[in-house]
Amino acid sequence: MNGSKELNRRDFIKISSLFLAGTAAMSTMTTKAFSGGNSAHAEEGGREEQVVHSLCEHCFWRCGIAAHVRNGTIYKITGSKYHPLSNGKLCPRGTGGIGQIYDPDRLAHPLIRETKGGKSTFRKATWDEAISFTAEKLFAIKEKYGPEAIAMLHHGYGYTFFKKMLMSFGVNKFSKPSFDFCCGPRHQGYTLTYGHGAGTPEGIDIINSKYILFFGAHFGENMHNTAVQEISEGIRRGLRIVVFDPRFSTLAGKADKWLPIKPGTDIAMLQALTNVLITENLYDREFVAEYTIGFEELRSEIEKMTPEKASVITDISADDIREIARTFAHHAPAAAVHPGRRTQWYGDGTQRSRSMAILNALVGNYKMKGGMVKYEKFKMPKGETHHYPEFHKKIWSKYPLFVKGKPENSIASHEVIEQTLDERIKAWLVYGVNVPETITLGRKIALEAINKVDFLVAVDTLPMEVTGYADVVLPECTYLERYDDLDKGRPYRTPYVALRQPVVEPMYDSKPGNQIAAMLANKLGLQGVFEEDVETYLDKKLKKAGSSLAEVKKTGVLLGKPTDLYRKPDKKLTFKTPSGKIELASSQLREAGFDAVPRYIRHPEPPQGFYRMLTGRKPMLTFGRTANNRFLNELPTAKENEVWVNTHVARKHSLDHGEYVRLKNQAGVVSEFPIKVKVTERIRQDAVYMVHGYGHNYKKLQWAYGKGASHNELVSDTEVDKAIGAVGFQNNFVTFIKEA
Ligand SMILES: Nc1nc2c(c(=O)[nH]1)N[C@H]1C(S)=C(S)[C@@H](COP(=O)(O)OP(=O)(O)OC[C@H]3O[C@@H](n4cnc5c(=O)[nH]c(N)nc54)[C@H](O)[C@@H]3O)O[C@H]1N2
Ligand SMILES: Nc1nc2c(c(=O)[nH]1)N[C@H]1C(S)=C(S)[C@@H](COP(=O)(O)OP(=O)(O)OC[C@H]3O[C@@H](n4cnc5c(=O)[nH]c(N)nc54)[C@H](O)[C@@H]3O)O[C@H]1N2
Ligand code: SF4
Ligand SMILES: [Mo]
Repeated sequence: MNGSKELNRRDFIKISSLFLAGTAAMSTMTTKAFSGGNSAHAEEGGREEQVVHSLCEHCFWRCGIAAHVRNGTIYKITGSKYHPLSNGKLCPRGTGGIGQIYDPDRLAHPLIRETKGGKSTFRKATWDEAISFTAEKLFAIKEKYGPEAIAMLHHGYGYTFFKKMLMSFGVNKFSKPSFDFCCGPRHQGYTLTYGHGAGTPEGIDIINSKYILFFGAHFGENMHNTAVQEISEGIRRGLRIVVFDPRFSTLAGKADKWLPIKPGTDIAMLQALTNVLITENLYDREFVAEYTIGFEELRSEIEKMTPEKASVITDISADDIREIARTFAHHAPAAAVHPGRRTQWYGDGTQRSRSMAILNALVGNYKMKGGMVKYEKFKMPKGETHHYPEFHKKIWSKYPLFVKGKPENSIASHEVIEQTLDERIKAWLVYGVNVPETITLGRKIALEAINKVDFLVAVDTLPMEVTGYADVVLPECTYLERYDDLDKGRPYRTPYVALRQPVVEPMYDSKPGNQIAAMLANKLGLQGVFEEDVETYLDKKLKKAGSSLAEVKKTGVLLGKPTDLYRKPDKKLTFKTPSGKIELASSQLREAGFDAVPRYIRHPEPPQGFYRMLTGRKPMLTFGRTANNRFLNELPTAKENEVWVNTHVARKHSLDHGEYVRLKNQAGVVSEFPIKVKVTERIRQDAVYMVHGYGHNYKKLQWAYGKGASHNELVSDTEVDKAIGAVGFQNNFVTFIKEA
């Protein structure tokens, strides 16, 4: 099929209200409590009360939750006291799961696109029809073009079953937007330097630290539960923090110093801090000599970046730079630079992340109390390994330093878009990725690719924008209604594995991912891939680890031995880099033709009358995951995003606090919806700020539709990090169009 014909076929279609859960569902909110549950029961006021321990899915952090059920209805979600990442507490989003499970806009039935007389509609299908149709299409595409013509885009823990199914089918193009549009640079930056990633939770001993530098990373708005708890506890114990951010963030409000750095100049700042450490002899000479390579190369690169020079570039005084470097060294090794998470900012995120990693290395804080640590994972005995076709080992990414050895991430998501536009990829299975708002090449390019792909199957819980473009929509039940694969656990102070288990039975005609993937596997002739039901599968895994499903269902977690965090004087450190040392100058970057030590490069300046568009998070929202959540949306500050405009800029453009404007970017794209102006001194004059995840244009999302403006819509220019393929989008600029 050719692209231009596709354009019509792939038109967005509105899902009829008949196929959504519907308002009727609100009155019949009561669901059946999951009968297989082995959870705490209690009688409260004569009514049956049940508490089920499971896992949050409102962001990737995966905290442990305690879901409280009364008469078959979940009425409250609190933090699990057993789960190391929750420690009895949740972030505001985590408590809002009730708004997701009982959302009347939920997808209730499988849907198949039908086109008659040039007009597309969705028709309600049985599961068998939808699965058979999907299997036929995937089979035909594989026959004709090979398995490399099929790609999976995924985010969220339920993807594992689909990965297993597709890998068994020979597919190996798996892509995580949460890598190349998000934390890829810091993962690879740290890996190139230390031989391991920065970690989730990040390997910083926050509670015992005395001094931490944050670049951007805006905890308090970015609500990583465990990290926010550690920062509060750290501050209680005397931690001082420094925040480099063009905007006075919530975290800046807790800081010793807020440095409103000129956006895009962080590498110059990091080089200047390095310069002070080295020229004033404040670094840990012994540690550097024993455990690092490339010091001389680093020294000759940063020599030129004096605090005076950096001051001109970054807009931060040389005195401040000197003072911060000295205080950092004074508190070391109980001092650290936090790696942040979303680090793809300007296409040079790998080098920026390396600059941070290098500062940590210079003060010798590795495995020291209050410094950088390497949390351990739960040691799970090896399960039976499923034998996939050889093909799956291939890495498809063209970027030389793209992540290796992770079959779930074999190609960058923007490469999936590229390969779809040039017709190498013909089919997508999209699991939990709202493509038009997520693909940071901008909404326009995302839609071009959607128009081009021959077959799109979306597995989702809500009628998000992506589902309107799908050929088949498979309604997954929410995380509160299903088992997922065992959570291998995040490396943390106490390693653990955790269980997602159903709190109530799936509502409507939705199904758990594990069943959907198994049905597809059967239809694709892959019998035996999912041999047993999910409970047997989980039980076997847990028995290998010396426990059982019945046991772990009680608390939702199985705990390991606490991580041995700190260096032992008699034990040498080893690093999994090519040299076995911390690579201040990276041999892998050099070999691949890149700068071995980070170098500052200038980024484009805003055109006259335009302002750099910066973005971040709000406590109550995780993009598509919560945008339609009417309970989380209740607060006026959560309902919509605002554009933060400096007071002087507002005056220049005659903007009033609270008025609505449209934003126009440097390419002439105007926001579909108006956005409220927040006039504030809390942002620099060369930038504006708006939270990502608003401005949804799908009318079926009754609480999200038209609330605020979309960030992704205003992205037209991107810079790809040529080492690892991450996509930076902060060189976009906007101006204001006043509403008539
Ligand atoms: N409540 C909530 N929490 C979330 C999410 C959510 O949607 N809601 N999303 C999660 C996800 S997926 C991610 S990736 C993380 C992201 O969370 P972080 O990693 O903390 O995100 P950043 O992009 O570092 O933070 C944005 C901040 O960087 C500042 N900034 C922008 N440009 C520059 C610059 O050039 N230099 C400096 N120094 N600062 C700059 C912005 O003003 C803003 O305050 O948050 C996670 N946590
Ligand atoms: N312009 C712009 N683009 C960005 C960013 C930005 O700041 N600006 N941030 C980037 C970052 S840091 C990240 S991590 C990515 C995140 O990008 P995405 O992962 O796409 O984020 P969400 O919008 O949360 O999309 C989640 C989708 O999953 C669906 N979903 C929720 N729960 C379930 C479930 O249980 N099962 C299934 N099958 N689906 C479910 C939701 O309905 C929604 O369609 O976006 C990136 N893109
Ligand atoms: S940080 Fe918040 S949204 Fe994310 S998993 Fe934890 S409780 Fe859920
Ligand atoms: Mo992210």
